Amino acid sequence: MDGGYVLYGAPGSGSVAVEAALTLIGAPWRLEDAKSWKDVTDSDEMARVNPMRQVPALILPSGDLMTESAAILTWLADSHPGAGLAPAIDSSLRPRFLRWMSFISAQIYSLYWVRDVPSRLASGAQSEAVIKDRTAQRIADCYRTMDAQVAPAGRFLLGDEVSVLDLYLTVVSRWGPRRKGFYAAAPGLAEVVRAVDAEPRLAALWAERFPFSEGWEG
Ligand SMILES: N[C@@H](CCC(=O)N[C@@H](CS)C(=O)NCC(=O)O)C(=O)O
Repeated sequence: MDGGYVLYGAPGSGSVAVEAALTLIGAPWRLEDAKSWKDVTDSDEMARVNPMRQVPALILPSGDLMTESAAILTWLADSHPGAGLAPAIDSSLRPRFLRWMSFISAQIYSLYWVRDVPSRLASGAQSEAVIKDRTAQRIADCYRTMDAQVAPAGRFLLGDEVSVLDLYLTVVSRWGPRRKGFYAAAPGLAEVVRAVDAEPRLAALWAERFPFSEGWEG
């Protein structure tokens, strides 16, 4: 340990939201990178770090392990209040912040465990295609709900300063059915994620870890 954070991650995965938070915080951290989230599933090293064989996994300077992206992001924001990445515990925005952090994690992100590898819950091409289709519909429903319930309080979801909630939504909304699906389901939130895409302090991170390559919006 060099006194900083050690983040286990993979390009384009949920770890990129944590990487974005660490970049904005400016605390020392280093990345233990997998080639892709698919490699994580079969990695014995990953299993030793996180028995769930998933990224992100964050080793704190204390040596403690944190998994679960929403918890990691919330903890990082709370531990570095100077970065202004989450409303304070006594802020009137805190309930909204916690609600949607958990919503993204529990209602949306968790669906990718089956969506990414449908054979985990079904066998046969036809059943797997049904899973792909129905999880896409469910994800769109979740975004529609969020769109109907959240009016951005400024440039970003909670005001004019970017928060870890914005970072989280920005990364997760790039997964299948990808950004075009997200914009269609949640038009009122489109400008928020576009503002995070365009955040100058994150330009190098996006380019390296989740590039806006040709056709990236889907
Ligand atoms: N509940 C976890 C889910 C993490 C997760 O599903 N990560 C994906 C990458 S985006 C992964 O590691 N997948 C490999 C697998 O589940 O086998 C969190 O919120 O951090």
